[in-house]
Amino acid sequence: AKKKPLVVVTRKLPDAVETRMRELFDTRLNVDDRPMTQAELVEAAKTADVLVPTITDKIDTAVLSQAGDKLRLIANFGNGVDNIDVPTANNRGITVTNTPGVLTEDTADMTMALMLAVPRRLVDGIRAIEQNEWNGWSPTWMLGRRISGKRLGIVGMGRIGTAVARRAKAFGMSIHYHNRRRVASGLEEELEATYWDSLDQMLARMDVISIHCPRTPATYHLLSARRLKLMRPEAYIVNTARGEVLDETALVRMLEAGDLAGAGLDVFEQEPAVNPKLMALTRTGQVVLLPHMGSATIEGRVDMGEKVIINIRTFMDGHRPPDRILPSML
Ligand code: 8YV
Repeated sequence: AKKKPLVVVTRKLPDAVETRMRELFDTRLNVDDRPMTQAELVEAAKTADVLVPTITDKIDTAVLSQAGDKLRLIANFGNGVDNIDVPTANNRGITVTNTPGVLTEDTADMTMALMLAVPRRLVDGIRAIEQNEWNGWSPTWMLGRRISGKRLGIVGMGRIGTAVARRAKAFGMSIHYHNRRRVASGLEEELEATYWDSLDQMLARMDVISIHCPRTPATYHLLSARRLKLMRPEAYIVNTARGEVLDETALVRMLEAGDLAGAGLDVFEQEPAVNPKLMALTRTGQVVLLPHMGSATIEGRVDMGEKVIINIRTFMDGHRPPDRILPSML
């Protein structure tokens, strides 16, 4: 029998996934549920045939330069691969895979939750009940803003952006998008979507902006201070992609000045630290903040684990894994 590959998993995964991995591979699991230190990551990279990291593991040049010759595959448990220096890995002959497709619907659902929560003051309302501040119905109390009939601008029309567009259309919003390429005409027709070649022009016209592009060198602070200023003061912004796509400091300044109506954020520039000024804005009801929960469902995590397993098995059988990251994707 072939020797089983040594697969090092950096974090605790759902039991069903861990059990299956133990059956298939010589699996080394992280028993404590905490991020690995850099020293532990280096140790893992030195010994493993396959490394399974998550967003909390930075697989940078420092780690990769100390990786052992055996390390041939990094099968990321996650869609975004911004935690991994993919070009350096590839230059060292290491293949990188991710887990696309299985967290699309969950992330789109959470995006809608934020898109409703901020304008409709969901958290304000919950807080009022919990703090016993409800003195009875009033025609002018707890008024938010309507989202139906409003324009939604999607930045990044991939799987998740498209899933958000479908939901938002059903909520009566009109769909606009900016993307590197135009999507297929059939999809544009289905969504009655308008393509904006210019992100700047789209930003200036939208009521809600939702971010769904990957974090790559090209998208770092794509929503820069200059671009955020193009948005209408009545507009909202939602981010369930990556914190670094948005200039958070500039966003805070605009919210404080009343130059933007509100923000729903599931991701931050320095996770798990949250900018205290952003935290302070939760009290004004202008922002709703979530701790990176976009894909956090039991089903999603199990599906992600299965994707990781398929990628490892295919690779070990000498074939190209289905979710290999290509340089053109970065
Ligand atoms: C994960 C995510 O929680 O897949 C992604 O890109 O942001 C989340 O779904 C995380 O990446 C796990 O590594």
